[in-house]
Amino acid sequence: MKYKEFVQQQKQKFPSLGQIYDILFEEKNKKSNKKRIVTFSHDDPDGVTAAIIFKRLTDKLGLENEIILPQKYELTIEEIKNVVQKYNPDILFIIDKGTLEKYNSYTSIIRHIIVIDHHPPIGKDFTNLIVYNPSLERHTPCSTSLLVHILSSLFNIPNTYDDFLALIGLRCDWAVDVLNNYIPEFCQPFVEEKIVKKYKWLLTPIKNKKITMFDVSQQHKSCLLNYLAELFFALTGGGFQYFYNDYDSELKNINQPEFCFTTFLKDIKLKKIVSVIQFIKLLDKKTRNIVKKIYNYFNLDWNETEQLFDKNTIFTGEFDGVKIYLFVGNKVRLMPMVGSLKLYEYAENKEAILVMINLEPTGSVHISFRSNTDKIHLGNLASKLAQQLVTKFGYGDEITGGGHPRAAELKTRQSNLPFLVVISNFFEVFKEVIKI
Ligand SMILES: [Mn+2]
Repeated sequence: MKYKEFVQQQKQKFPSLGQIYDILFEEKNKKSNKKRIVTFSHDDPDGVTAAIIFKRLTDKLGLENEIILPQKYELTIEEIKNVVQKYNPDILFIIDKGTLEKYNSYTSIIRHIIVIDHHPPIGKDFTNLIVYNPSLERHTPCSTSLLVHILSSLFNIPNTYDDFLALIGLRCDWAVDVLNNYIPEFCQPFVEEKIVKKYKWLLTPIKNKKITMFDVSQQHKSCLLNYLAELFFALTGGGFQYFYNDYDSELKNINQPEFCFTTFLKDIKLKKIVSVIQFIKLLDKKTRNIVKKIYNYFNLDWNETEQLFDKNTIFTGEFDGVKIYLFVGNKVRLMPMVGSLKLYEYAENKEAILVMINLEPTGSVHISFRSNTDKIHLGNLASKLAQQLVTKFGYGDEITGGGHPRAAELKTRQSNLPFLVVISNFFEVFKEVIKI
């Protein structure tokens, strides 16, 4: 199917998308008194690229649009109140920040709230909101960058640079892996027409070089797309707030997600390039130096964490044919990403689970679970642990756990639960699950 047809089909299938189009179309045609927009977006690469594509759209439509990239994923009612007081917007967009039932009540602060998102919804009642989310009915792998690209395409606005941005969002959210031919149905019209044909040089296999966090499924080749996705991860902080302000005086005052947003807002003349360095050279000199610094610090962190894993990961034994590895760290950066690669290395083609426990700089405990087998559902394990902690100690808003069968996270955030309390409860739950 042609991408253009797919876009029109989306408008038919999701009346909310048509509604959003109509609202923006009406504003575009006004001579004066155009409505003011404020947009909250996620501070990860998908959220930032989606925000850029959206800002480029509203700029072309002549609409004011203030972009805000908060560090916390879920928006609180206080944040909404503050923004309404500061900017007095007519419409609030919440993009790539979840489809949450609690947003429904925020319409008491501002009447018009539009959600564009791809995450599975939490809750059922969204009646006060306009929601464009293909995952509302059933889980649909895609990214918010693509959803905003679809909206923008209804106005015929995206150029090849917008295509590139949408692809970065898709790749960084693990929605597509073009190098290994993983392209979910929803993303096919876009990827096949706009990427595979026009950006071949991004997808040329690179062998015998560093592999990235995006090459977990096979570990012997990468491509420039994956390198650039990693660069965007480093620049934004990846949604994990891996910031480099205290690494270097020149980075002291850089707000990384905002810096990434501003750097890539205007068209960059993308031509056939072969390396990240060549890509960085396309930027102006001042920006280039900051980008280079952040990328270098990211790589230094990566190498350091890799060494920590190799030194400190413990093989704890084999249970029911599954090898179980344990890593415990103190303020270890990039732990889940490095761990995902290390699991495959340690497993040596056998079934394995890697449990990574980190004491974060804030005092919060973060446990990451990764496996290459479906024998134990890690998402269920993490949510079981979270439930046990919440039942015993409260902090239902702070302690969260869950995820997929092969990748899951538990975080204690501001609950101030001591490390020992968290790990002893973890071992209690884990013991039951693996039946020892
Ligand atoms: Mn996303």
